[in-house]
Amino acid sequence: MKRRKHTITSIICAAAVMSFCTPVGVLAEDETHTLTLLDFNGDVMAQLAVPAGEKPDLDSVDTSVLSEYISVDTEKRFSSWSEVPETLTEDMTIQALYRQMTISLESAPTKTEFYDNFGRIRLTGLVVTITISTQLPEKDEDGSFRIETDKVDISSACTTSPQTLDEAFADGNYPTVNVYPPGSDKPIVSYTISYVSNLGDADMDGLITSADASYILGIYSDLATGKKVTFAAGQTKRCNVNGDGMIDAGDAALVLDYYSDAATLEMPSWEDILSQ
Ligand SMILES: [Ca+2]
Ligand SMILES: [Ca+2]
Repeated sequence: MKRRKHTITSIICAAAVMSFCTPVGVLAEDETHTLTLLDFNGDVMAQLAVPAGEKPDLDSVDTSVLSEYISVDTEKRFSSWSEVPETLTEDMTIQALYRQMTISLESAPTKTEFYDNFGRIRLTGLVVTITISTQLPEKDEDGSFRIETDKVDISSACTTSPQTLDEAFADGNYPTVNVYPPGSDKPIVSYTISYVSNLGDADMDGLITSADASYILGIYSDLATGKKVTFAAGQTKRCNVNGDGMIDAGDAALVLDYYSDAATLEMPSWEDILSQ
């Protein structure tokens, strides 16, 4: 009996010692919770042990590994986490949300003929867009993350190789021009351009002068009165300066503009005159 009493006393003492050595408050401070991180597909990509009451260090997670090319023109990157908890009071799971960017060629350059062999390559007619689809933390009624879509015209930010008409026509009259979206080394479109010389030299004497304007007006008059007009090879193109399919006073006026520019400018530009 005496021995049993001793045993109970020992248990009570041991319990008292344990209680003294490991107070409840210390237990809570040592407690950690697990933050499970899911990738775009919902698979576990990492787990963080977060001390209770502390903010998880999400900056330590390398989200660049999530970047992937769906196709040559479509890239998926990390956008945000579905939730960024301030502190953890229990185990938690959050998911990486993506931003998908697709570059699209809506329209290739329509201007393929150039009348200068210097200056920049004008990308008239080019339309390149980037469609950005971003997953949002909010979910729709089906339980999927909502997706916000935006489309941006990036045509004016596209660059070319070669960069200028000088470079393009240095090796011949029908060079290929590659067009690159910003930040890309893969052309979105490649096309051939050509240089048409002698635009406006209607009388084909090798010079562009007021005589060409008169010549064009003469043709216009003849055509208007039903006279038969014959042209040498390539002559109609020289006369129809604005390319609208007719030879008329408008073309003569453009020739005079060029002739006027030639008197004052070192390098008169048909492209500048035609784009005004
Ligand atoms: Ca001429
Ligand atoms: Ca015309």
